[in-house]
Amino acid sequence: MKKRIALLLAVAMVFSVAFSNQTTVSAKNGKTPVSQHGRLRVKGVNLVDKKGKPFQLKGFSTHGINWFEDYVNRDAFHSLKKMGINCIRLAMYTADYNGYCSGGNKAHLESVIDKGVKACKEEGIYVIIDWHILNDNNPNNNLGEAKKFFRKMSKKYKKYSNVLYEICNEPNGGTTWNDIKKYANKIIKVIRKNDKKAIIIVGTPNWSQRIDEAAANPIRGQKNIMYAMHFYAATHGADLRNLIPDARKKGLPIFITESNITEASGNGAVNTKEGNRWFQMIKKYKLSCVAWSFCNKEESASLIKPSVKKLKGFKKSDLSKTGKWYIRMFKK
Ligand code: IDC
Repeated sequence: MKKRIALLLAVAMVFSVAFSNQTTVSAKNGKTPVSQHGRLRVKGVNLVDKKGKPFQLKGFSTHGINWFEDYVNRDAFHSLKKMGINCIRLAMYTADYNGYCSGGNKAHLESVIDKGVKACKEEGIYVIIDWHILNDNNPNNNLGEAKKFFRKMSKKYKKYSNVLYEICNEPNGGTTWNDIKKYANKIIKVIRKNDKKAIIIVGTPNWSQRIDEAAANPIRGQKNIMYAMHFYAATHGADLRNLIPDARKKGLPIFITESNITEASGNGAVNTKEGNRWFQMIKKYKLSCVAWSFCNKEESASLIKPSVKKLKGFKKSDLSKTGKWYIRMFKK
């Protein structure tokens, strides 16, 4: 009997040593995207890594953390990283439900961002803090709040090499590039007071589509600025996509901070054919691209199946059709 127990113990020890070895080995070899690529910057029209090589961020955006904060946790991000994601976008609505500027609990929303930023840091992946304007149309409508917010964020995270700022999700409702530019110049100044280097992504007119207007009159005298383009492939095709080569020729660094292959509503049919065309361009120019959205809401843009209720430990089988599609495309 004693022998048996000893044998069992020995077997258990071998197993535990093997497993702990595995974890230490993977932690040692465990180069992370951030440890390998370091602080990112903009060189010409490209996002490049610490070695100056073009580098692509491949990300999932949260849905609004105002609704779906429970997906913001390290374990969940770890499981996405294992599937090839190297960037998380933390979308914080400013004026919709529980919006930061429309009655939401500011301290709480900031704590969710903090949890998300720290989780990304620990995982060694990049994180975009997204000031998710939508119903508020024009970012100048909440300029004071935005200044305070970005002052706070850039002070808190100035030492983090993995944080990017997206300062206005999708200007719309007739907001002009001039309006956005005025806003951007003010917010960039606020961020640069604390952080000279972080990448700052600026939204463009008409739901972050009119990169041509930004290319015609870009922000001057600033480094590490990029411009957002968003697409939903069942609604947006060649007309929008073809703005990219021309804008790049004019010198505009473009970042696709939000996208899906659904309709622009975030729901309805998916169009993989058009999605493939988008990805041809993404690949050609090594564009960074983020998919909307990491949650299980009953709509086709959700990257998790509605039937999946867990909030961490995701496997490929938990992903929706659109979620699986993105993981496949990101690997190509
Ligand atoms: C959508 C969400 C949906 C939510 C709606 C309003 O998918 O669940 O009810 O916002 O808050 C965007 C926006 C993004 C939209 C998404 C899909 O940035 O907030 O999310 N979309 O409509 N631009 C184009 C599409």
